[in-house]
Amino acid sequence: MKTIIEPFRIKVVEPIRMTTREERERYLREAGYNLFLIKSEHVIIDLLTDSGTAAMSSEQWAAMMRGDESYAGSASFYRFEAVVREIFGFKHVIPTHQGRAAERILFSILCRPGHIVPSNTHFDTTRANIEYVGAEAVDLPIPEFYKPSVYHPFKGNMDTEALRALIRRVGPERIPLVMLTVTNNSGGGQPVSMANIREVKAICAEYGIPLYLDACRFAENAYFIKLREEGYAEKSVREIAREMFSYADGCTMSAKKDGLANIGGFLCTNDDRLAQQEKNLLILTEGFPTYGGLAGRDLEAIAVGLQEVLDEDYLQYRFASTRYLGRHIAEAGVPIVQPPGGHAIYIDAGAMLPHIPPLQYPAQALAVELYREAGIRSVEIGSVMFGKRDPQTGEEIPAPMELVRLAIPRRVYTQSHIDYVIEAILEVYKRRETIRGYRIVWQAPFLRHFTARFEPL
Ligand code: P71
Repeated sequence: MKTIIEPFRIKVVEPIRMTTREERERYLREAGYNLFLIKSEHVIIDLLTDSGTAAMSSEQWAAMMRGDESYAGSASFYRFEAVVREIFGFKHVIPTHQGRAAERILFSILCRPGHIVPSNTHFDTTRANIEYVGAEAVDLPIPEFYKPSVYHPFKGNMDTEALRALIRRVGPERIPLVMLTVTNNSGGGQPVSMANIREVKAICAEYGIPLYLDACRFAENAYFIKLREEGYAEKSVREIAREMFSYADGCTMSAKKDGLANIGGFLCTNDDRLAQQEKNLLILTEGFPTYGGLAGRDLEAIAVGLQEVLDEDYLQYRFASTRYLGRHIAEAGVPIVQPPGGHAIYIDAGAMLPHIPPLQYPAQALAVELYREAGIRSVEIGSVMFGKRDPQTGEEIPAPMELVRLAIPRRVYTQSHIDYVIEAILEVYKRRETIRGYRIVWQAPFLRHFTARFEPL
């Protein structure tokens, strides 16, 4: 059979409330044109994020009933720890309430002002947590990464020459760790190849620098390796994941992505001394090391989710549904980051709306327009999220790309929902020349995209 179906039946449904264009216009005004500030009940199709939005399986719900809510030594923790150890292979597994808590603990122990943390590309929370402790987050993707229309099978790779040059220039003592985000979420959900992970590891080993994976979408990355990298077609995704982690000294993980859970995360390391320091800090802010800010039932949901996400029928359907959206809008002329990622399609708003300059936030304008047109919520990944300020002049420097991300929640929407999204995007595309930019009227000092307020120009 050539039709790839959703490999599940639906047992529980959640109603979607329809809204009119007039209502949406009002909600936009009230939210200062920031889609983070819109109530979810006013959204028809929510593609804001694939984080924490998965539909849990009957096995996950069943496991939650086994949740042991003991403060110390919970049986749920040991089940969770066993699964994480088996798939990820690290010695120490420290649960946290979500990914950024793992990041904060790791960076506040390893990083000081003057330090530099290179990555293929940092996502917003890793960058912000590194900068918050006074260190510098540096992105070293391969050059193809910044060219949305160019195809590359592993566009998430790190530029290893640039990594070597950076280490030589600043000295390894200023680099407490190197990170690889799998998949690379800031520009396309693009995978990192096994060859690249191996090469980055070799460079790190040469200079005695630990390598960490930001493992949020590890299963999707492993499946891309299976599909695209020579020598992996016959291996299971689980084996491929094991190999990916075998080159790393630790990882941060948001279980809200490839953990198929609605909350949770963890931090892993093989270093006993570091693990002790991490647990001390964990107790201070997250909780005792056998729950780390999570309920026992959350640990159960993650333990099952991490197994289900490695099911290759699931991954095949996941990629097919993302690709379906990408292919249909790209064929109609909408510029997208090529090739489609695993968890999302990214529209190149810079190319689609060339009449809007970067500092009038074309991707924000497009995201607002999709909401206005059809109640679809997406997220801006452009100068609102990643714009910087010149430390000398105070002038705003735009991000390298202006993207709108349509992130697909796991196991939530059917093909007709995606058809509706395609129709809406094509309607907006037809009238793209009429879309105007925005200016920011209020913003927070960091992670401004969550709360900023805008005004149409
Ligand atoms: C995503 C998110 C969550 C998010 C972020 C910003 C706006 C809207 C939603 C979170 C990630 C991530 C990577 C690669 C660490 C985190 C933090 N992504 N690394 O993509 O993608 O994890 O949310 O559990 O704290 O929508 P956390």
